[in-house]
Amino acid sequence: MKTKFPKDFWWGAATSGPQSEGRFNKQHANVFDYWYEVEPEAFYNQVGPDTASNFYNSFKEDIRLMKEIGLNSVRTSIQWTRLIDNLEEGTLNEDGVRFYNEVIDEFLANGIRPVINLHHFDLPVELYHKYGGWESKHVVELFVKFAKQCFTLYGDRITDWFTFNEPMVIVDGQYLYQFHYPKVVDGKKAVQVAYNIQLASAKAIQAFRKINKNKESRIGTILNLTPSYPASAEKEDLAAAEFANLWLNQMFLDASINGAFPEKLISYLTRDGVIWEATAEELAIIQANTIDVLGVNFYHPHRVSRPSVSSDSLAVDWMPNKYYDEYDMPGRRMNVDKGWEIYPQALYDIAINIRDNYGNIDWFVSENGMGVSREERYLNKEGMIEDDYRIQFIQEHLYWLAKGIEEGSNCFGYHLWTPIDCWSWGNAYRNRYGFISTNIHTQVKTIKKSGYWIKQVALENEVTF
Ligand code: BGP
Repeated sequence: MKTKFPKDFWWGAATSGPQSEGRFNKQHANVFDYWYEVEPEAFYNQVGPDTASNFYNSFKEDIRLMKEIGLNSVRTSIQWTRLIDNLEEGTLNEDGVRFYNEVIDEFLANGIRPVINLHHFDLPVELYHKYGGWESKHVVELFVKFAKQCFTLYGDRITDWFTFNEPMVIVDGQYLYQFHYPKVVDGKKAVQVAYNIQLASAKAIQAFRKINKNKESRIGTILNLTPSYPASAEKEDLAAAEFANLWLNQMFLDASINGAFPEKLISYLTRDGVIWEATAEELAIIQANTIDVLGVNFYHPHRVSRPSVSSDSLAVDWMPNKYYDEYDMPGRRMNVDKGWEIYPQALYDIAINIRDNYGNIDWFVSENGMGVSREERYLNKEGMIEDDYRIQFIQEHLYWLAKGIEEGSNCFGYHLWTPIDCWSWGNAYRNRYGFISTNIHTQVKTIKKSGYWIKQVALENEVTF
């Protein structure tokens, strides 16, 4: 069976500055640069972000390869630490300005739409040490200064802007489950950080609307959506899934698209004494500066059941998962390398949810992908990785996405994580995701079978299932 996708569909892939560029401007460190400096053993095989996939030096060749596999759009991010010299004043680093100018021009010269995101987990570490990072509303103002510089410098060529990648992962990683520096465990701070990031996004959008002169341009945010399915139809499991969806998905979706946080979530957080500090003026900014376009990163769903321990006994430190447990649903398909469930149908559920509950806003799949370790197992005689498992993974997700589109959801694109194998926060180079492989010793890049497959898909704007 063949399915056509809508005209001008984005066939592309996503990466980020901190995971691809390498450390070129040593003046400021982001939280990952710093964490690697002080605790290299926290990283898989002690491989840190300093070389990444060498995009700073090899961007011309990398973009040529992206063109060769037919991608018509690619997302990357501008790094705050690389573009800005004086973080308080927001003054520019000339080499950073030049580099991003050249990257954007190179994408355009190769017929690839550059999609730019402004924050991909790369908070300047000084802002954490001085102010507590996203705990601070001063940092919100500094982020807006950085965002304004980006809009002014590159707004003549960039039409698709995104403020944040996966705010929920910042909250989870930095403030709850300790997988991002500074590895704090503090539920109340986590709630404030979620709010402050939403405020920063809205304020950046407000600034964009003042600065931007191009009528074609639009701005949005990128959310990792993890639909949370209840273990049973019993009311305790349904309540657990309701809270998980409120916290993990609806909090940022509602605030970004409808301009207000869900009332039900606010009452939980208020009752528990962890509600954020917000002013009426800030809430009005969030209300007035909703997004034009949504990016959805989808990797896996959550399977949720009632909490095993009574929530009252957890009263000392507030954690959102006091309201739900995650359980291993028998028979679920897993990507064992990454430990994530494979459930492509969730993409259909997301499409229908956006259609029915979020004004059918324009959206695209901004990340989806399959991390696989030791891919050299699949090298053929010609030296190409035969990643049929990745092709099948993408096909299955596109099948359900196409169904959502047929039923009226306004999805305009699909980006794989990632064009070229790049450095990963949690596992450095263990799990590979790209259409193109990277040899981390020689930095030689080679197109995988999936790269040739997506080329055909993009050319025909059609997928065979
Ligand atoms: C997403 C991030 C990406 C990327 C991806 C893969 O959450 O936006 O930056 O890293 O996950 O996950 P990982 O790198 O942990 O394997």
